[in-house]
Amino acid sequence: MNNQINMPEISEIVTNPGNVRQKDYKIADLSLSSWGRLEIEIAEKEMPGLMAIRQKYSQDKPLQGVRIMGSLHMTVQTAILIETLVALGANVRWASCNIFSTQDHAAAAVVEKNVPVFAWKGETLEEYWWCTLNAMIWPDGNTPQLIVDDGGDATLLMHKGLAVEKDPSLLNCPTDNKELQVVNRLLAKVYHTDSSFWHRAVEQWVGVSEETTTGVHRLYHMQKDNTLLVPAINVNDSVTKSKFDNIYGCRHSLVDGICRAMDVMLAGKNAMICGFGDVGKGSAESLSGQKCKIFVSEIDPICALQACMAGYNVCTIEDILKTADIYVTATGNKDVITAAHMSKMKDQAIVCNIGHFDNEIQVDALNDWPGIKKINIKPQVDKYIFPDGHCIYMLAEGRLVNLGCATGHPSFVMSNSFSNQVLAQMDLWKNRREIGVYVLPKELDEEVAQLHIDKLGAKLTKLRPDQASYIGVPINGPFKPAHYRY
Ligand code: NAD
Ligand code: RBV
Repeated sequence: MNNQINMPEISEIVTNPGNVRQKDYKIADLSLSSWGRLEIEIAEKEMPGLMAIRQKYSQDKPLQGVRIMGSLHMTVQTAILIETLVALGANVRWASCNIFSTQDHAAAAVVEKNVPVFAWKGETLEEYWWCTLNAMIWPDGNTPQLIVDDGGDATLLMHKGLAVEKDPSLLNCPTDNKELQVVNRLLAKVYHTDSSFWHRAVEQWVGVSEETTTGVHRLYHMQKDNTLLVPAINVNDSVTKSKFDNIYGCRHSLVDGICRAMDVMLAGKNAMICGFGDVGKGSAESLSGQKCKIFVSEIDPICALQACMAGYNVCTIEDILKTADIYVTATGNKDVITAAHMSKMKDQAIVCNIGHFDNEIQVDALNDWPGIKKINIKPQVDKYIFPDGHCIYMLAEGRLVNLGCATGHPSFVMSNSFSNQVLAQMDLWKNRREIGVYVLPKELDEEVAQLHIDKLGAKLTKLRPDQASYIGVPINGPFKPAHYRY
């Protein structure tokens, strides 16, 4: 990463944000902005939902002056989300939600339009959390009113920051978790500079919309523990998000990531997918489309049965270690592929994760494996040679491979996800709900789908009044009851 731009100390940013930051952004290279803009222009045509929302609300500006901070992969698609929020009047700042997922040309194009972005491809963990904090502090010292979160890291900083101010001894709790150590160090610096920073930040905070399954799990945990501080909208469980992005997005971008990383023939290979939820289903289809033989591991008998019905083999990871060529974790769970598993894998196995966090594969334990040799082949592709001579390839250091080794989901599917994000942000600002976790109403879900079908030349059948009363639904929708699963 270029470090020509200074990275001011956290204490300086907290006390004097308007003056210490030489420039109110930090990205890899601003000169990439015209390339980024050209790709954004291609993507705009592929994001009809987002562009229609922009057009519908850009006169009224329902988010006029609202301070929105985003922690979500800084890609071309996200650039269009950001610029839609700006078109609706918002005052936006952004960081990525993963150290490898930024597209530097997209970040440059956004900065060129005067939106502060703190993100570049290949951050260290310290840089990542520094970026998240910077995206949260406006030059006048104010903090966000709304957050767009993906995985819950911005939400975590707010909650943990406040908890530390209430009980500073939390900073001394020992932890082996390297990322938590980084977060604790950052929070200690903020606390020792300004011991009421997070109290004031939480007072300004109105709500959060959460993009992904893992972030949503965190929100429901906090709701259950009565620790959630603001109303939250679960964007992931809009049907037009999880049943599209998580499935069809991964169907597209998993193979993209593996091919860009390894450039290897996939047909005929044995591929193990751990987890057969939405992402697992898309991942299995992705590799099966390339004619891999698919094996699935699951803990849930319903999902295991679904995998059987799709024609896949269901087995445990231990059953397949000697035969699988490719492993993909898609569980949102931890320690799914252990270092011990990798020590027994077939020579030249490719190991990657498409779940949100990097704890699905034991990469730290792999690095610490006695006698292991690590060779970096290129950014985000590492070869590990075990003492017995067999090797494995680890993609994106166990971080989500579609964003680490490729560019994430394509624009069309992200238009669905991000249309829900914008509707959620408008809802949070307008409706001032009680603290809790909500999903958007089905009418809006159907509206998001409606905004996308024309682009594909699809023509809907109009329900007749007699048919509507026969099946018991309103003539203009919603066409399904809340419990329908799609
Ligand atoms: P999900 O809950 O629908 O599916 C996860 C599945 O994993 C479940 O069926 C569960 O039973 C299974 N599982 C849990 N522990 C397991 C274990 N030890 N072994 C085998 N199976 C196990 O969740 P999802 O929506 O599919 O999301 C999965 C992960 O992917 C989450 O972290 C989510 O945030 C992330 N995600 C990533 C992308 C991307 O672009 N990379 C896109 C969407 C979601
Ligand atoms: N995701 N974003 C992209 N191209 O910007 N690709 C995937 C992109 C999101 C997706 O919505 C998923 O829920 C989340 O990344 C996981 O972090």
